Amino acid sequence: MKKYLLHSIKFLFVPLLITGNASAQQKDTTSKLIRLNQIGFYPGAVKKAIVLNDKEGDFFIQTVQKQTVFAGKLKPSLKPNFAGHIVQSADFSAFTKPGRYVLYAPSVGYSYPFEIKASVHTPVAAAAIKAYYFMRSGTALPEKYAGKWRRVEGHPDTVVLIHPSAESEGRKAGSIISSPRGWYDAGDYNKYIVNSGITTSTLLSLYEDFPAYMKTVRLNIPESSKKIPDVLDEVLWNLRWMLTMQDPADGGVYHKLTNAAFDKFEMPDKDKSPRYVVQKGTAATLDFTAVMAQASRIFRHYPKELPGLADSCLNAAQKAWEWAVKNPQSAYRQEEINKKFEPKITTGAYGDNNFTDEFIWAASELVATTGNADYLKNINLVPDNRMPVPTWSQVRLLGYYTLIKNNVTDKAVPAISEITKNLISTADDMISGVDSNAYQTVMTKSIRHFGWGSTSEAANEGILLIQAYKLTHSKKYLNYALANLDYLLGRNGSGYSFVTGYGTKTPMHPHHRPSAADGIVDPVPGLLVGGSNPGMQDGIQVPSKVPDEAYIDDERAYAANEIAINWNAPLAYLANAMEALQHELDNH
Ligand SMILES: [Ca+2]
Ligand SMILES: [Ca+2]
Repeated sequence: MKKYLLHSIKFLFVPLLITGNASAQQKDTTSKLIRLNQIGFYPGAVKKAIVLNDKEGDFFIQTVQKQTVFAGKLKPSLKPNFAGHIVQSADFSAFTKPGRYVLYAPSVGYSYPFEIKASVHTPVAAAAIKAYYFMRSGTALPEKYAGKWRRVEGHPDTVVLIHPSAESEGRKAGSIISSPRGWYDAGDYNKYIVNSGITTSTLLSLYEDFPAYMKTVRLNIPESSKKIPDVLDEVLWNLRWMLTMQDPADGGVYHKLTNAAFDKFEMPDKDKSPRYVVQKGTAATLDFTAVMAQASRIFRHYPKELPGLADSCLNAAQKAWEWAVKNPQSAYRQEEINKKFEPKITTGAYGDNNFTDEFIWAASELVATTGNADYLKNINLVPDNRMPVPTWSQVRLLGYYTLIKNNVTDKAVPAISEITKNLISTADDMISGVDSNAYQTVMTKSIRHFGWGSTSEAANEGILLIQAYKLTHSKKYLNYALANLDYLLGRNGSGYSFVTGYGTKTPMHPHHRPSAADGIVDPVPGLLVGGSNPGMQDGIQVPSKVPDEAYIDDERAYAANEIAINWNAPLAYLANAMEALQHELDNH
């Protein structure tokens, strides 16, 4: 509290001293103690800011020329924040006039500027997908598409070695396959099927759930002129790589394509070390099954533009499924592999020992695509009533979402009514009591949400709430999904908008090799960093161990400041879904 008081005194007198130009005013008077979506708000939607102060009083919405256009009263939070302090909320939902504004609270000063307008998240929503273009392996990024982040080609992956752990009769250790394209996984330059699975599916679902809106989203990528939506073009870059990761002899799928060890912080073209595919596994093979089945369903609508692709995807899915049914417990255990084989592989393991959820997801996608419910015959579709927010190792809900949105009947799948009921009651539990927590978001309800990649938890919670909205048309779910987007864009304990390049205070030093090595000050834009995580698995001290404040913008801090394709995808979904649904959010 002492810290807050000092700031209060400092800022109390500043407004009286303003005489200089607008930008100097902004610089001098911006308060770190006002937390809000740094991009802005839809005109008719809920609009809230959080002021880190125990003083009640008035707040004002002002134009950037400091003309007051709205006044309201700060309201103390019912519960303290995780640091133990009561904070104030400023609700200006009643102010709906489009424009560019700041929020002014006399006890702390001015907020960052923000906009009120229709389509306010369009740029950040598109950037969250364009980020995948910047993550492309095996192609140069020319200035025309990449701007100042242009770079030459890295990792063509046309010469990839079969690692001894992946040896099969037709593919001896050391033999060569070609496995080009795909997205780099995260801050590193490797390509992992498990993490590609949830990522690619989340982007496909964004298109599947909001096709009309997604057809309008332009990304300025090399394929943009063609006749399929840009988001699907970008997905194809990874999907075509994933197809190469299946052993055509038996249908099994290699766990990852990787260097033996992580690269230095260098540009992609500088890495010339050998690339390997490693052991096939049940998780990779089932995630591949699910993605290919879903892709087949979607690309079936583009027979002229992509002849044969839907059939190829479905064939690949069915072959992979057969492999997984024969090999239901083939875990990828990197430490055990390293005891037996050379070279030792020390890149991300993405190890998982429980495939109950992967079987549910893969079978559900096959049922939705083929109409044949037999795929679920030997699957325990509802092992318990939990509805775990999806992560790369827990994908059960991806299957549930698919069964629900494809209108699978309870005649075909008797559990569907129960699943639908559980999903809605989970959404109800999520939003219950949210307004009493300090930041008034689902994300800030519990310290348990603040693990590694916590921003993706916030985004995936938002996706669950959107599914509940689609089922019920009850706007309360959308309001709280939007509040989690507000969380990601600045209404949070760290004070950052967690998306590079979008907001006033954003990460400048993400754990991302190209951003670190390219000699450009600004990081590659549109990337969602992992966010607050008191775990410090990287050994880098965060400024505060309070769970929602445990963030540091430090290149070395991979536990708080790495970027990853599986975190960007739910951001892309949430932000674009909000754009597609904004009319429902406006009160009129
Ligand atoms: Ca699992
Ligand atoms: Ca840079």
